[in-house]
Amino acid sequence: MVLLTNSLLKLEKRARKIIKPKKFLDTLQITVKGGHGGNGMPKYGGIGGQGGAVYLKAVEKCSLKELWRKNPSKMIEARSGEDSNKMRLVGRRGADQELEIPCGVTVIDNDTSQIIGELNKEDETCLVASGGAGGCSGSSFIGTKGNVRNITLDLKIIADIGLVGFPNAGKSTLLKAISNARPKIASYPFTTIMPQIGVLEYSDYRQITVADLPGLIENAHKNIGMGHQFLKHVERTRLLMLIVDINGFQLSQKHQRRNCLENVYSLNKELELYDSTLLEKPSILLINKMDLDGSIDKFIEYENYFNDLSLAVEEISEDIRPEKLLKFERVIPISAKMYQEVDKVKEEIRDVIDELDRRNDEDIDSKVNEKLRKKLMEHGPKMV
Ligand SMILES: Nc1nc2c(ncn2[C@@H]2O[C@H](COP(=O)(O)OP(=O)(O)OP(=O)(O)O)[C@@H](O)[C@H]2O)c(=O)[nH]1
Ligand SMILES: [Mg+2]
Repeated sequence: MVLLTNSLLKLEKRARKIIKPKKFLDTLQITVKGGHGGNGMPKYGGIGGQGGAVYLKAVEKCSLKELWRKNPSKMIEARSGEDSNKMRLVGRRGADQELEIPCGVTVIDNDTSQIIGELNKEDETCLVASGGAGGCSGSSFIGTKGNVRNITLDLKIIADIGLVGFPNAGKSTLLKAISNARPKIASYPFTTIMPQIGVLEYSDYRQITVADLPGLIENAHKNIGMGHQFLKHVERTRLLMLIVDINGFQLSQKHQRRNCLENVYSLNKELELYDSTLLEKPSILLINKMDLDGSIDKFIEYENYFNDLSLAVEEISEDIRPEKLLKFERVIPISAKMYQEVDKVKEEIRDVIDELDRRNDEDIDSKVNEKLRKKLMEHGPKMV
């Protein structure tokens, strides 16, 4: 009897584990269905009301997990249109369904794999299923079905900076040192299992957001480890911050030990294989754990190569050799744990981001000027 109860308890525990939603959800599939059109009234030529539509609306304080919790069936349906009747010949339109989703979501149609929309800013909306037309003489007064779509909501974090590194490099330790975030830190790999955002605050109230991502591993682009699925989150960041351990990294006895320079090339290669356009983003390289013995000598040995990766690329083993190389805006040796040079990191981040803002403004200015010039050419007086 005791044995039976124990095994039943175990089974229940396992079942609970299976249906328990993940702590962090960055993708969710749902079905959306527009309302059915109301029926018309042949006797009086009455027209049925149109079915309601399903809209998505971006809201800042919202998560996919919450959305799932509120809609466990994952079926979102708008109301049907009203049938035409003697009192109301033109039936009322069915109520729309507005679904709140987090900002930073790409909406994909599962059947066609096409992107239906991207909702990045608060209050942006997107129509995902329209309602069916109300019945009228052309349709024998029978209302039509609403649009049904299976869609995927794919969330990509929107942060200014993405922290990229192998496990144990000290990403979370750095985030804790420079921001308000309190991530979990431990001496084993893959401590961070979900992205976390920290906010850097400056004395002029400027805020810059940093996303701490789970550690990458070699061949992450082949979907090995967890890093790959999180690499999508750097797509929307403005600045990449690579971080390596000055003493190199070895995932396990089965894996090859790589020194810190090899790790930089390897990270470069993983980014390239995931999406080479990521390499066009500006980047900063942080060399961490400089408090450990012998670190300064190692840093001096590699410094020139960090600043110009083309110098040693030929000597790097082919499996981690990238084709397109990163060019770092800054290379900063730090000790995240001992808070050495972390203020400098914060300042340099600000510097680079301000510079990016300036370049962006100049870009916009020159585009506006160019447009004005073209307009003048079109409508201004012609010199003959
Ligand atoms: N000596 C020294 N140890 C550090 C430093 N920074 C981090 N560590 C240690 O390195 C280990 C890993 O740190 P984490 O911040 O968890 O590393 P991570 O890159 O976030 O690792 P994952 O989340 O597993 O990818 C911890 O034991 C930290 O205390 C440093 O500057 N010096
Ligand atoms: Mg971590």
